Amino acid sequence: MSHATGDRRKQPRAWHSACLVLALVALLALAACDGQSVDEADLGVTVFAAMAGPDGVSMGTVALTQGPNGMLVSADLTGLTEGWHGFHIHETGSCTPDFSAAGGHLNPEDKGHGFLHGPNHPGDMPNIYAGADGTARANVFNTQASLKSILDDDGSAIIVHAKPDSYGEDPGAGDRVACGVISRS
Ligand SMILES: [Cu+2]
Repeated sequence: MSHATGDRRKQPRAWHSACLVLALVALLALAACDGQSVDEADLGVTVFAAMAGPDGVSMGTVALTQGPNGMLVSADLTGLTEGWHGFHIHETGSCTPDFSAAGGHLNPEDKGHGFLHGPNHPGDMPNIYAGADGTARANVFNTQASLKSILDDDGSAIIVHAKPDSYGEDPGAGDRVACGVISRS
């Protein structure tokens, strides 16, 4: 009797181990498929966007540092109107002849828009708030962006909008009031 009881106890343990292995394999497969794998050489590397208004006047800097699970985006901005502003990574590294040259949001896997809408793309980031003196400082951790995806063949740009992002399907953030091409120096 005691022998049989012992056998019954072993079975759940064996299943437990098998499930753990399966779960690990699934996690590894996800990591390999999501396109967010980070090159060892990129870890800790910081790239910058020198932000300017449509008139070319400097509006501060945005720094983006690659971590193991995403990018830390640090904004230090001036010259904004008081209030909330949409803050995005756009798909093309150009701000000329005008800010429309930056294209749409960084969206290499063709996902939707909006934190409160559905699966969203790496260009989406939380709104930033500028005080009465026009300055805005923010740290945002973007788990979908990577140095690899930002510095692809046509690069990327940071855009600040006149109005806040709705976080819905249509960002509705209005005019592009500051633009900066992301580069390594
Ligand atoms: Cu935008």
